[in-house]
Amino acid sequence: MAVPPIPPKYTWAYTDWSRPSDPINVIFINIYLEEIQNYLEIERNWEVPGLFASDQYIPVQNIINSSSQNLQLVKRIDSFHFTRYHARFWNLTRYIRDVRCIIVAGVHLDRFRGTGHVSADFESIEDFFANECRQNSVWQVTYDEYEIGNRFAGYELPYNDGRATVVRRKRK
Ligand SMILES: [Ca+2]
Repeated sequence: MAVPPIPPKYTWAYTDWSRPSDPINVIFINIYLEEIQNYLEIERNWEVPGLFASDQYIPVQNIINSSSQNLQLVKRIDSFHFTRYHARFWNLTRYIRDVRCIIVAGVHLDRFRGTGHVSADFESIEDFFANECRQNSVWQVTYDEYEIGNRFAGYELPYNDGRATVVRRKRK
């Protein structure tokens, strides 16, 4: 199955939509959010971050409506939360026709700077995350498969090649 049309390109910290925050860089097709969470928590040591993570938003249907993420997961690199892998997931299934389930994710490296975390790396963390997913024997992972068109945000962000990794269920 092809990737459904027009997934959102970025996530936003504020719903004035003035400045995108992180690129959407992973797309799950026909894999449910609960399955993603269970796998990453149980098999790959990811966890729900609790208080140490902020909400972000994507526009849905039109620019007026927005949705905060349905799930956040982090994988700690140090014992605290200063440096970590961070993924925010949105379930878009009810907004996109003709697909059973689509989840989009923005994954990045967080570094703690002063008052909060900033996204410090995208492309290599997308590859790291793709590799985490590739360890799941029933998922098929294609690096940088889908040209989502978010390479240039209009201001400086860490490097991102504009192509999202796609994760599907393997055919039996
Ligand atoms: Ca990419």
